[in-house]
Amino acid sequence: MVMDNPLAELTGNWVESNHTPGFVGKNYLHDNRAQDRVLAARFQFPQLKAGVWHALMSFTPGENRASAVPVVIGLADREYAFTVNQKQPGNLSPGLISLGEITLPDDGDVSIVISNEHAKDGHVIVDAVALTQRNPATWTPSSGRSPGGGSSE
Ligand SMILES: [Ca+2]
Repeated sequence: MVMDNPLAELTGNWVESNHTPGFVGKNYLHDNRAQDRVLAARFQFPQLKAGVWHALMSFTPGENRASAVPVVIGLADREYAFTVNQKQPGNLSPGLISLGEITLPDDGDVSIVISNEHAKDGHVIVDAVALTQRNPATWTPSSGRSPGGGSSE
């Protein structure tokens, strides 16, 4: 299940951009290097089934990005905290990183919150997030990612 940035509940003044290609959907958000306040983008996944889920995040990496972007996945009774270096390409493809696995003990809501808290050395990017029960190594977000070279699609 992919959630693109228009579905995020935003705190603070995020800025829309389509400057760097490779994003999901029509655009992505950046924090405009806001140094003095916390910006957050919250994605709410309703009623996922119990089991193991793979968490993924799409972003547009670059040298002017932040090196330690906090990403917190919230379940009913626990949180999983991750830190993403957006200066570096993702581990699945340049713009896609597998954060890891989360275990949902019961059916329920899951939130993913990306913020700029303590991420002060560059832009924080919010493009899209996904939770999937498929193998992330074979998974790609479907909604509008630029096709790779040689693709017939
Ligand atoms: Ca997007």
